Amino acid sequence: MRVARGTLRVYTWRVTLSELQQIYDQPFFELVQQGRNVFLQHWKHDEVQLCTLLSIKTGGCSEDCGYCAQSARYHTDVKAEKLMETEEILAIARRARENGSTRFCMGAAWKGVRDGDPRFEQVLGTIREVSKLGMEVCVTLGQLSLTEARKLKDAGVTAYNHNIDTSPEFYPEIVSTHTFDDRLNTIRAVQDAGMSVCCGGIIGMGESEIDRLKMLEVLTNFDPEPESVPINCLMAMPGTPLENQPPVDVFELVRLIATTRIALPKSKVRLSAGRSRLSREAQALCFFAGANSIFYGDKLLTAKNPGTNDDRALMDELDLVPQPPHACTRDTVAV
Ligand code: SAM
Ligand code: DTB
Ligand code: SF4
Repeated sequence: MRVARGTLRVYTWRVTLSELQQIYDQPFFELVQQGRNVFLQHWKHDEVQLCTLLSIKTGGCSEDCGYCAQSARYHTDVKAEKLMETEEILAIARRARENGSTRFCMGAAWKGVRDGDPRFEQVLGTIREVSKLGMEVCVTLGQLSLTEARKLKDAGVTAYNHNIDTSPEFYPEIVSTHTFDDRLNTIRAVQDAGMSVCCGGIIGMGESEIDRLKMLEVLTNFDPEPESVPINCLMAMPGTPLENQPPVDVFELVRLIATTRIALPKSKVRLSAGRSRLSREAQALCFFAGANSIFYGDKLLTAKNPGTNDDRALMDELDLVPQPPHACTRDTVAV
C-alpha cells in the first residue's frame, strides 16, 4: 500500500514492487492513459526539456561497465582523449543555449573525482563559467564523496547524474569494478550536499522485466525523489560485451516510461539513449505516456542521437515546446 513519508516536506509516496508490477501489467492502453493522467496532473502538457550532452573527457575509463564504449578494457571505436578546456566547453554551451537547450550536461569517463586533483579543480572552473549562462547545469563525473559534492554545488551544479542502471541483483552481471552500493553512496553524498539527483538506468542489457521494476523500486525509495530519471535503451556498442544485445521492444519501453511517470510523478522522465532507433510515432507515444525530457544534439557521449533538425520538426509536429530552465511541477515551489 502507499505510505506517506515525511511531515515537513511535501508528502512523497513510496510504491512497492508488487504495486509497480500491478501498474506495469495493466492492459497497455490503460497503463498509457494512467501515465498520461499523472503527467497532466503535474506538468505542463506541451513542454519537453531539451538537454545538451557533452563528453568533456572521453574514453580511457578504468571501469568495466559492460555496456560502455568508453571503458579502456574493451576494443571499441572510442579513443581516449584528455579533459576539454573551459573555453572550448563554454563555446559549445553557448551554442546549445542559442539552439534552445535549457540544460547542459557534461560527462566524464572517470571512475570518480577526488578533491585536490587538478582535473577536478579544472572542472569546477568550467562549471563556474557555464553556470553563468542561465541553463541548468548537470554533470556526471562518477563516484564522489560529500566534499566533492559540496564543491560542485558551490560551483553552480544544479543536478548530478549518477545512474543505478539496473536492479541491485543484476548489477554485478554488468559491472565488476564497483558495486551497486558504491553508486548509492555517491547518490547519498549528492543529496546531502543539496544537489538534485538525476538517476535512472538502461534497459536492453539482458535484464528481466522484474529487474527493470526493481530498479524503479530503488528510485522510488530515494528521499527526496530523483529530480530526473533518464531511461536509456542500450546502444549496443561494437567491442563491448553487450555488442550483440537485441534492440529493446518499443512497447516494453513505453510500458516502463508510463510506470516511471506513475511511480515518480514529479520527476522529469528523460527519453535518453536509443532515440535514434525509435520512429517518430514511437517517440510520440513515449511523450504521451509521460516522458518530458530528451537529449538534444546529434551525439550523446559517443553514440548517435537524432539530428537537431529532426527533433525540432518532431516537436513542431507534436505541438511541443521547450521547457524553460528550472521548471517544476504544478505543486512544487521553485527555490
Ligand atoms: N563515468 C560516469 C558514470 O559511470 O556514472 C559518467 C558517464 S557514464 C557514460 C553515464 C551513463 O551513461 C551510464 O550510467 C549509463 O547509464 C549511460 N550509458 C553509457 N553507455 C551506454 C550505452 N551504450 N547505452 C545506453 N546508455 C549508456
Ligand atoms: C544518461 O542517463 N544517459 C546519457 C547521460 N546520462 C550521461 C549518456 C548516454 C550515453 C550513451 C552511450 C554513448 O554515447 O556512449
Ligand atoms: Fe567508465 Fe562511466 Fe563508462 Fe562505466 S559507464 S566505463 S564508469 S565512463
